[in-house]
Amino acid sequence: MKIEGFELRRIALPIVTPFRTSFGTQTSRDILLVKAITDGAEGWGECVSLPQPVYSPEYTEGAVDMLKRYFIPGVAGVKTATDVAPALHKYKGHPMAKAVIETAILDAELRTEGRSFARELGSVNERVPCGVSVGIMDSIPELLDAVGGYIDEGYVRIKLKIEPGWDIEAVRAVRERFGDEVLLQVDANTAYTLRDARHLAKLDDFDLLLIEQPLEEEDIVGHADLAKMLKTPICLDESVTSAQTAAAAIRLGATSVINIKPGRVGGYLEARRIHDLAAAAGIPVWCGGMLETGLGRAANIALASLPGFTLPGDVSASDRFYKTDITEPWVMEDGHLTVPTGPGLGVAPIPELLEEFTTSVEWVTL
Ligand code: OSB
Ligand code: MG
Repeated sequence: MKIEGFELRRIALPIVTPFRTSFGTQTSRDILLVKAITDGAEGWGECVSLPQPVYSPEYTEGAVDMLKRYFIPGVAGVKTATDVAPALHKYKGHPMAKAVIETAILDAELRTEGRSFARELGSVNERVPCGVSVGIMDSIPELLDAVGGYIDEGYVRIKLKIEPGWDIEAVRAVRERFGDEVLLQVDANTAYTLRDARHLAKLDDFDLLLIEQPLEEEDIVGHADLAKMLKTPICLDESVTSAQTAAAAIRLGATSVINIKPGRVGGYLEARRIHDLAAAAGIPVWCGGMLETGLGRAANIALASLPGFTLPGDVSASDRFYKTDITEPWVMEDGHLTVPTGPGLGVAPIPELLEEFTTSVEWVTL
């Protein structure tokens, strides 16, 4: 396959309700899409970076700069997606920017060969169960309304975003209202320190599936210490930036479940490596989300259908975040989404909708 160039496209999509986490509130999504132009098919990637470096060090303008300055020139001569990560390895960091270019090239390659992401990654399931991530709210009644709505829609697992001041009572209220049967977990996005260990141990009363990333990204040892003080399993998100950090966190006892987000680890091929090593270590994994459009969601659904993804992911329907998606909308049936089987991602942006939401387009030829 010969890569001829890339289109860098920015789109802006409104979000149906503001999504608040311990690091800030998202009210709309400004997304970078990358299209790879090759002598075979065209391929798409969605960059999951946020506009500001508040979830991880990456931010969207930085990703655009890395792509134009280093990563697009860096893939000149690359003929297959598996050669992208080795070609870019000398450049430190920026996994989300690396992931988007690898995904676009992989999609082009798979579309050319008529193979799907699911088949390429090693899918074993035709559908995946849907979990939903529920933001921090202004009041408990508001939270209970939101959770009740998602349960009525069929979501099979609820994740509550937490931070100091919005944790034990929010979890208690959800358990009291919806019962012990609901699969429930929490996500702190690094909002606590080890000094909060005794406070966090109060979550042990509520039979949570896991607590996601309570401490700082770099505090692997702190998570290992905290794990000894809690019954609730710890699941790392931000800290797992590669297969190497995943292996270290497992070895140190810092994580007994892993949230795999392809963008955070440099792409779907590295995500599969983490899946494989976690499976070998008996560590369950689930697929995280970054408010993806239907494009990024398609690839996540494929990944979530691998055998080690034994917990429901933050894999929700399009209407969780977007009234209008840029692809055919992902619609949940019986709490599940169907794994796409068409060539590549199996979906593509709908041209009129893509145009409607586009804020800028730039071409970079190789
Ligand atoms: O920590 O999982 C996270 C969204 C943006 C940034 C970080 C996180 C999230 C979510 C997932 O909670 C939202 C989703 O896409 O379903
Ligand atoms: Mg998280």
